Amino acid sequence: MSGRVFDFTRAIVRGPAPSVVEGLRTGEEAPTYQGVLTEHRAYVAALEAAGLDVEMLAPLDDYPDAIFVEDPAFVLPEGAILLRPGAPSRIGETAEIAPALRRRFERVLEQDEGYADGGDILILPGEILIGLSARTDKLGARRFCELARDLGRKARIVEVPPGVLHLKTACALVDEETLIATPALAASGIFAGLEVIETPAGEEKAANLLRLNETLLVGADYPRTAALLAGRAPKLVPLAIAENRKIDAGLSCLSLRW
Ligand code: CIR
Repeated sequence: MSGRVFDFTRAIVRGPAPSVVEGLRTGEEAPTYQGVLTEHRAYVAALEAAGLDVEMLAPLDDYPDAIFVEDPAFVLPEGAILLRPGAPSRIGETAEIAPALRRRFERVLEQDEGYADGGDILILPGEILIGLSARTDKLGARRFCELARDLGRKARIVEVPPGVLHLKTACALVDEETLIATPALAASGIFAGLEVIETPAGEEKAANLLRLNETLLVGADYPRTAALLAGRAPKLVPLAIAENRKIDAGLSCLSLRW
């Protein structure tokens, strides 16, 4: 491996279908199609401005959550892993994204047992963490660790605090030595050796931010988090995510990056 783990040249995204308004959610209010579409366009523009070459896959009306391409697959420069998402309505997304990954990667491994969502997988400089959640079970996490090892990487299983959708709902890498995490996840002690910045009270969902090359994308409605992160990356870019948040999404889930 060379370079920093957040140095990327390519990304895959998927345009939202009108069915996105039926995406899985734990809250009351559904997003509007137009709202999600507007945020998605700005997101793609931000990836491009950060230096990534972005491939846009066609919307899938049969899969309301298919814009969250991070969940059915995992990518590294060395290869890709097709995952088995833990929500029954999302399991078919893997077959839909597989052709794009087979075109892009020589090595495409397949998770053949258990369940694992890409939202539970965090790449750190020295290792990969996979969180156990309502979507990722022990069997899936163990199998993922074996597949990551086949790609030459060390992966470790960690617990995700109760009530949190995915590991990366509650944390993200800010730079080579620093993470941001909710106080609950920070207190769990899984990030030994790294500096952990805690999200301010009321801005816990800001933890799902995204570092890309010199750019740190932060949800636009988290001003106190943005203030805490000032100076942590050459460019701090606020991005609207409020409509996607209504279906429990943040900034990492909308792309696969390598
Ligand atoms: C779901 O519940 O699966 C979607 N509505 C949101 C997925 C967000 N993905 C992610 O955080 N990696």
